[in-house]
Amino acid sequence: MRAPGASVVSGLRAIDRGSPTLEGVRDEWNAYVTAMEAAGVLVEPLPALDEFPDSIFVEDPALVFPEGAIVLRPGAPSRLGEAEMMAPELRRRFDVVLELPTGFVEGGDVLTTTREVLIGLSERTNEAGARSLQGLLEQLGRKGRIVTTPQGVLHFKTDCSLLDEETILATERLAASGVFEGYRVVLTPEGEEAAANSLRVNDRVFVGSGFPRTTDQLTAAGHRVVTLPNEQIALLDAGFSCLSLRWRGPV
Ligand code: CIR
Repeated sequence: MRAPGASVVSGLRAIDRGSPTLEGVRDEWNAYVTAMEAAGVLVEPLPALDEFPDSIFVEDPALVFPEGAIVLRPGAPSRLGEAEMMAPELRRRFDVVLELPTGFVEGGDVLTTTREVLIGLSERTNEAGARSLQGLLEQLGRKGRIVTTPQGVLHFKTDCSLLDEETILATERLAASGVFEGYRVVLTPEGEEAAANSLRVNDRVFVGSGFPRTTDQLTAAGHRVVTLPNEQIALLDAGFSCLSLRWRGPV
């Protein structure tokens, strides 16, 4: 994770619904750290990078797998430099660190399942980047499948998340594209589409506290739901997956 600096309030957003407050972002970020730790995760917070307002969203400049990491090239010009700042951190933690040579890919467009890695083309991830990423994934023994993100949706994972090895929580607009054929799909309730970027961590699922129907639905299906505040960070078009890079280390 990366701590929020004062500049976080000027992070990118597609529609300006007002800026979050620094205190509000910090509170939500701290609640997330606490929830991660309660789920048994060892959290390593990196220092704030004030020159990059969106750098708390560490998921976008890199991908991590138990077998190695990949430094990406974010498609938002103001975020490209975040990759360079992330690279040494990854080299410190992984024996294998690959770098995307060309094109653009943001981690928010990449959904990893046990059988494949879905790479969603979007305003931030282009064909050239997605193709180079497929090559790098192959080096790690994984298969990348290029798919599309619905028009007007920031990232592929804005609209979906993995609930377990076979089950994906998705918005109707994304599921309707047929991209999840062969998976079990749970649709977000109407009006709670933003809950699609939930996050499964070990035995629980983090869901925004503003999504009671999604919480009820997932609880009824047997998931252990942890609700977390997300209103301030949502003003920057972000949900839960974007705030951390997660991997399973040696046990
Ligand atoms: C951006 O527009 O890049 C940030 N304000 C939000 C990034 C959210 N990232 C993600 O969901 N993976």
